[in-house]
Amino acid sequence: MKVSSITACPLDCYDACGIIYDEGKIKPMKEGHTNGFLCPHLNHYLENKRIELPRYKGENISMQEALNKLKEILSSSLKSDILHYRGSGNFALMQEVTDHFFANFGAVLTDGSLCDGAGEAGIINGRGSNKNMPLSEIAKSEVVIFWGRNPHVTSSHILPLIKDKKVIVIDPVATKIAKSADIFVQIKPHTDIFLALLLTRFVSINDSLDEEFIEKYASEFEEYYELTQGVRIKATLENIGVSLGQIGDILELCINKKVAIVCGVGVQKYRDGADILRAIDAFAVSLGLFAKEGSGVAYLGNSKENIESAFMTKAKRVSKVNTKFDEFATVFIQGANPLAQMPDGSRVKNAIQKSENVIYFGLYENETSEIADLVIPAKNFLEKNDVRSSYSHNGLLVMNKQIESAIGISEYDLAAYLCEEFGVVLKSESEYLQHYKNFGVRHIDGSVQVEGRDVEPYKDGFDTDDGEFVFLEEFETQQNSNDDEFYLITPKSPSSLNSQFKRSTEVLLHPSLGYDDGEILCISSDNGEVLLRAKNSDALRKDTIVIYSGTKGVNNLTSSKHSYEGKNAVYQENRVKIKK
Ligand SMILES: Nc1nc2c(c(=O)[nH]1)N[C@H]1C(S)=C(S)[C@@H](COP(=O)(O)OP(=O)(O)OC[C@H]3O[C@@H](n4cnc5c(=O)[nH]c(N)nc54)[C@H](O)[C@@H]3O)O[C@H]1N2
Ligand SMILES: Nc1nc2c(c(=O)[nH]1)N[C@H]1C(S)=C(S)[C@@H](COP(=O)(O)OP(=O)(O)OC[C@H]3O[C@@H](n4cnc5c(=O)[nH]c(N)nc54)[C@H](O)[C@@H]3O)O[C@H]1N2
Ligand code: SF4
Ligand SMILES: [Mo]
Repeated sequence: MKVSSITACPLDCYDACGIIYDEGKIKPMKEGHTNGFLCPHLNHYLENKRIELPRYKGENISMQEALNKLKEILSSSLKSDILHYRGSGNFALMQEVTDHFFANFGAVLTDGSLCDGAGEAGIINGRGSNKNMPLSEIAKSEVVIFWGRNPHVTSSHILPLIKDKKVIVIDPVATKIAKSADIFVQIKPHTDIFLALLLTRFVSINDSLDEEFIEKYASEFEEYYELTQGVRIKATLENIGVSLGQIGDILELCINKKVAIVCGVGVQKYRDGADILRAIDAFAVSLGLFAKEGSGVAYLGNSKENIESAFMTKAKRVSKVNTKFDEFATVFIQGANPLAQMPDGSRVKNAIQKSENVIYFGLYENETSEIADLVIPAKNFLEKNDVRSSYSHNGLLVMNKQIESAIGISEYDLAAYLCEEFGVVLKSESEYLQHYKNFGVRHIDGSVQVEGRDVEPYKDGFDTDDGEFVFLEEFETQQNSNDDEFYLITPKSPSSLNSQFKRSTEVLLHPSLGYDDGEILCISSDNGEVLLRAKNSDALRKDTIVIYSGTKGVNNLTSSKHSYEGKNAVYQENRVKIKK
């Protein structure tokens, strides 16, 4: 294998697969976590139609003209009236080079998260940091609990590792993994906090607490136990769709076993998302999972853990959840499709259209490129150099350029042009690449891993001031709903990566509701409505509908409120109605 033909998938995905580019084909690495297979996104990557030419107000122009135009636009606005909005279309580390330009130039950047921020905040509240249980540790477990994670769709490289393990699934949807699981709890959406509290209470009732671990690292457990006692058992279980028998079965499988709780973003797309992850963590604490090999809690880790940014990106920031685009004269959008992916889509559209200059820097046409004044095509991952890390394993992957192409411009070259024109200091591309490569160390198995990351985080205590887990002291979760309202679940689609690739056009609902496949339905919420084709699915609960992330118009239904903690979007907070 030629080193020069090695690269990695650039997408925002747990797995961060290694790739060989060979004779014009994208092939999986056989070694390591990639395990000789890729997912449909990369198997069909080269079939996607790209934006090939820059354009201004609908007219095609050359790249030089586009750069001149960009310079003219940036010179014509007050610096503080310029917003740089960057998404996660490409997850590699050099993508941040544009932040370096815009921050040093004096423009405004974003903070907050459309993704995992609420859960992360809860994890940090409890443990003092967000260190992830890596794939290599999950491989050593005996029992895996998929809690609001859909591995066949979003993280398929975990599947070969769990073949011989007991599997428990907690999800409102009977996903593929749920169908083959040893225990499947088809929980009512947004009630996981109750299940986590009750499981913890029953660990104690059962005399199965890991007393030694709790004494050392979780000495406030007694107070927390009182909180769990506030949950009425019978009424709560009935309400959330779980039986006492299932609680018993879960504990029976988990006690004295190596258990990996693998959480996804599904559980935390709500205002109280932080508390939900923290309550799940507390269940893990009660069983002493953090102290044992092959045991613990995996979530979306921080892909940049132990990797220092090469760029200076200190800037004024505004939230990327409810961004007031209309307060900016110029909005530069990179690697994102905010018109489709941000919550409260109609608000986003109205606000962004009031901005004088919208610039879109990306690979594909979408809702955002459609309304942009200036469109600048980017180079894809095969056409530029980069380095990436992952949020589910500790690998550091070098992404060598594979193809010379006349299309587009790389993020580095675009930033270099702007830095030159506006007098911002920028180092050479190879210096930045080397900066990132230096965080890797080669392991005995040949893989390169981020140096200094814990393989068994929290084994010797937490990262809080006193090394102890900080339990939730109170919680509040809204549960009022009308009978004619449904829960809206917006998980990831098998055929798209958020709004990239093949996007769904359907609403999935339970057959008992009596709609025909293909019938056009109007789904509405307090925020807006969308028309979608019906598709019946008996994988759903009767009180829940599914519209995949990336479906056009799904975010007309969602609210741009923030989670109470973590500045995150809350895509599943609103209930919806169905009309013919
Ligand atoms: N194919 C594909 N892969 C992707 C992506 C994609 O768009 N497509 N996106 C990537 C990105 S950006 C991310 S962040 C990750 C996310 O990947 P995951 O963490 O797997 O996230 P989701 O698919 O949003 O939700 C996971 C599961 O949570 C369930 N769920 C929803 N609400 C609840 C709830 O209230 N309680 C419980 N217990 N479960 C619930 C859903 O039914 C779903 O099965 O995937 C990445 N991988
Ligand atoms: N309803 C609902 N909405 C959601 C979610 C949900 O679960 N439900 N999930 C949320 C989550 S978890 C996330 S992470 C966000 C993701 O939302 P976004 O960050 O907006 O991501 P994408 O929709 O994948 O759009 C990425 C764009 O990046 C561009 N791109 C790809 N590669 C490159 C590159 O190398 N360079 C440049 N310059 N551009 C590139 C492509 O043109 C593509 O259109 O969506 C959020 N929105
Ligand atoms: S599984 Fe994830 S990292 Fe692997 S090829 Fe697919 S999108 Fe890329
Ligand atoms: Mo995400």
